Amino acid sequence: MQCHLNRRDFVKAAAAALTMGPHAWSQPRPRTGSSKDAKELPNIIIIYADDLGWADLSCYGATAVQTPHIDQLAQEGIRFTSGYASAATCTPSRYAMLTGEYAWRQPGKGIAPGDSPLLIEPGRTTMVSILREAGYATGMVGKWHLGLGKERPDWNGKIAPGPLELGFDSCFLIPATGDRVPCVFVENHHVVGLNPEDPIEVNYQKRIGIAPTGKDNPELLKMHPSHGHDMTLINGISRIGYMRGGYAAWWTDEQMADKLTEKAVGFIEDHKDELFFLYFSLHDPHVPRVPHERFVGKTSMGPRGDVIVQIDWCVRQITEQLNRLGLTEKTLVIFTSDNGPVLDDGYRDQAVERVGDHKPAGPFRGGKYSRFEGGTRVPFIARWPRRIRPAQVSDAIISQVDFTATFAALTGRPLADYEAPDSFNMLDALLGNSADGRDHIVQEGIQNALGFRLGHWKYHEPSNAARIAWQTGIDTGARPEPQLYNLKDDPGETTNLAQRYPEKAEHLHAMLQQLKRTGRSRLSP
Ligand code: NG6
Ligand code: CA
Repeated sequence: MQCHLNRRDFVKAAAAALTMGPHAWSQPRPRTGSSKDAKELPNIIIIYADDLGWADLSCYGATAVQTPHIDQLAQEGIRFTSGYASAATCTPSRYAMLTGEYAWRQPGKGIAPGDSPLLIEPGRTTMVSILREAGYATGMVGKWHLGLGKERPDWNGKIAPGPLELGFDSCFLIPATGDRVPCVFVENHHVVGLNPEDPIEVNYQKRIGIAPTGKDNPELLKMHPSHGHDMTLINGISRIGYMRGGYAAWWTDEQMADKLTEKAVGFIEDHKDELFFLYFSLHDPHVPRVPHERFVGKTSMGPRGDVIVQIDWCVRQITEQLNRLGLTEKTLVIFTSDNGPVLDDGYRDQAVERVGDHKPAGPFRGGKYSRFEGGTRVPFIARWPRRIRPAQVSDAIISQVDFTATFAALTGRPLADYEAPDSFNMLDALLGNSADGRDHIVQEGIQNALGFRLGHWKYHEPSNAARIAWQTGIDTGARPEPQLYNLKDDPGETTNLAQRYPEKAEHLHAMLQQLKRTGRSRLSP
């Protein structure tokens, strides 16, 4: 393993970290196409679901919902049982995936408000800058949620910096989440379809304008909030935050999956003759869950089940487009999710009432917001017919934070110590050439409460963070005392062994503290 932790390495790492300057505000590096075997490189598509649980797909055991096209990806490639998002919420998971650095290392990388500035410094090495340098055409479609603009986004002008300043050639995005204002799409640097005579104003502190709110006008709602989400009403659904103006640009939730998929399929078409990377970030099954009418009633679980069927449809459009263009063999498709599942996340959409026997996190405890396994262990599937043998199931521990180093290895780009500091080259595990993945991984719950997995042992730091996340009923795993679980015998983290094996708990605790202190987990050999 490349990630052994010993004192000498940590001292070296700490010294190197001291010499690192702050990341400069500069333009992404130009595309050079310098990698050696460009012909051997695959196109890469990451399909990223939002709040989809480990067991929300039929290939991970779900029976109340069928996802045949995602199952087919797994059948034609490799399915991981220990695939991880870095955090149990969206923004820190995405931050870590793009930068290769755990988000808890930096302040202010928790769930971003809808008017947050860009949370990643332009000019910094990211998973996308690496691919761009290697000659890839790079595109982003869908949910962003990493902030936009230098201080805040200028919704009526040029919205920058954003994905384009991080190395994407193009983007078509939901700025934050479907439940946050402004409810408009941004294409490259501008709001799509904005009428300049009806400018957008956004306020997260106080009500602005005369637009109805969910709180004052519940009779206008087609979906009622259960907690929060009672501010400006857009398309019959009240959101987090207040906005006015921009009416012509407001999205229609029912058409969101179609719109994003059309853009993703279009990106593939436009770049079919060159090497491309597409980050396709779905909105589903995040709240508000509003399937297109052709998916309504497709499951017994109500909107949450129906939008999972909608996800499967989106994936099918991508795989069919690859087939149509003859690109299937030479394209690496990765399907995963930004964090674990949640049922009631703020709207009364029957997710709780109609879940039946379905267990969105499978055998794991907790879900979104939690540092129990259900928070970060997610579906993780990779298909690349040219290099990955079909029908593999791997128990290797692999994380989205590894994409940067893995893509760097794929393209032959060495990484300096300070670049992507928590990212490991997992190419062998990803391709199914090795059953070994990481030996350890840090899992971030809300309020920076950390879990730490080493092999089959799982440690939770003592934490005073909230035990239950808002009104979701989800146990965040936060406890004032240390917890230790043996995931092999107890995947559901029910029996705390910290008192029975104090040395083991202390060992994991010490490793986690070292990882925190050194500022990085990938150490020089
Ligand atoms: C929470 C919201 C939740 C969701 C989440 C972000 C409330 C009470 N809850 O603050 O509905 O929007 O943020 O989800 O407002 S994430 O998947 O983007 O991280
Ligand atoms: Ca999410």
